[in-house]
Amino acid sequence: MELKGKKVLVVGLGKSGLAAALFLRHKGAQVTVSDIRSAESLAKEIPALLDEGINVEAGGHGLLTFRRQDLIVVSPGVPLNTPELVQAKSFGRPVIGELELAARFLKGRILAITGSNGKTTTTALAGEILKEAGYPILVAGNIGVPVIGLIDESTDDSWSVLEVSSFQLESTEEFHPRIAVILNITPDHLDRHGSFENYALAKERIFAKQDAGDCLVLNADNARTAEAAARTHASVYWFSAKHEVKQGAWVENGNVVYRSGPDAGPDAAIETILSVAKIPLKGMHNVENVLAAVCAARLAGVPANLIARAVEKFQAVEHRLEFVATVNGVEFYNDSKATNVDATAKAVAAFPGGIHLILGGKDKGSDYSELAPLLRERVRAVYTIGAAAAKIESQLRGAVTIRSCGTLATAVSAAVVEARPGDVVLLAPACSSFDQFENYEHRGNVFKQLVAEQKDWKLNENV
Ligand code: UMA
Repeated sequence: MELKGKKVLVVGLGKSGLAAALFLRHKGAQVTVSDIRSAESLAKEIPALLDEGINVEAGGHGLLTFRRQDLIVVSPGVPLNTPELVQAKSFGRPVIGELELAARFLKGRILAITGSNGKTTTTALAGEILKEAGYPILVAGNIGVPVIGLIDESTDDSWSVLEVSSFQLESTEEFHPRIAVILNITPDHLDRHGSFENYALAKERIFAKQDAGDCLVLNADNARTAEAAARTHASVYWFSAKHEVKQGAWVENGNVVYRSGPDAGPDAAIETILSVAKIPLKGMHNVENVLAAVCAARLAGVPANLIARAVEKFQAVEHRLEFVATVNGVEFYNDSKATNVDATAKAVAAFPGGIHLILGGKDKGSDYSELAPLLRERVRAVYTIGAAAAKIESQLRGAVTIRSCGTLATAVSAAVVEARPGDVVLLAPACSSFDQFENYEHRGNVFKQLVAEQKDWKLNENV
């Protein structure tokens, strides 16, 4: 792909846009960045870009700016139906996403992981396992590191372990993982994709370029994920927390086991990888994440003993069912990354009961009533916050005690007053954070800070 002298527009100036603009500029393109944020709010980024010879359009997207380009590169958070993009496309301007741009330059092999939930944990874990085996690895993508920023570090020998979201996959064309993993597909981002099916089809783009020499790892326990097997050209491997699979990973007699293919019949040798009891992460959903990572790592050639060693020492990723503190017998957990209903259900299911659950934020078109049976069984009270509060309250009324709190600070204080020794205060909000916070990390950090500020409480050293 020749970029020298080409006019390229980067849409969105977050992490991805910044990395893409610098990459394109270093390749000799004439780069402009366009963002809806005001020049004041981009004051930190603009001087560095101007120094590099990159033009900046702040405070909105200009139709003419979009029309004058040879190529448009879109950040994941910018919807493809943005009117300026639609019009530029109708004028024949090529529009690609940051991941697609990266895919055209990235060297080595790709292990890509998508799913509605568990992506970050599984990506981080797969990265640790491959590192344990001494592979040269890069870990990037939706996990918080734009792939385009790592091109120069990639070599023909490297494995890029990439967390990829539906937003990133939606605009891919050449993206071609050697191993692709779909952890699960449950409703999320319906506001962006319009329907569950569109969202699922965006996720399925992970295997669109795969062929018979590639591997696709699918969750046998998730119906919409399993359907993908009928549409791929890759060799399909399975993982299941519930039953044996023909080829792939599952749980048997308390152990994570693996059987390899491609034509492994029921008589092929079953390898024991590690005991489920040695997985240092909470919840059945994390057993599924481990199964997926084990399967992918075995396919990448990592021996069982090294997989076991890496899993046993793996620590929960920040903001994913992260233990914060035990205060006067009450445990606090930060699952700020639980930004959809299914993730919240999994977090709640990780505890037997006595839960004080903080729910709310920016709604994504979700149906919170799906949580009602589980909350009735395990949750003492729900503390609502943010823009989605009224919708959550109306959909859960009658199923569980609800405290209308508005802010996270009020919710933590209210939960602290009500919680009894043995209870759990859980931030697993089922919504995105953008109504009240910069992002989910910001929300999780504020939660941890609020827990630390319960001054009359005797905190342990984890805070
Ligand atoms: N913007 C516009 N026009 C628009 C919309 C947004 O100019 O119409 C601008 C915003 O003003 C802002 C910029 O675009 O300045 C933000 O771009 P972005 O939302 O793509 O954010 P990045 O910082 O580039 O982060 C993105 C991913 N964000 C999203 O997908 C929303 C990050 O995933 C990812 O870690 C990062 O790239 C590196 O790859 C976050 C996320 O929330 C964690 N992902 C979703 C999820 O996990 O559910 C998919």
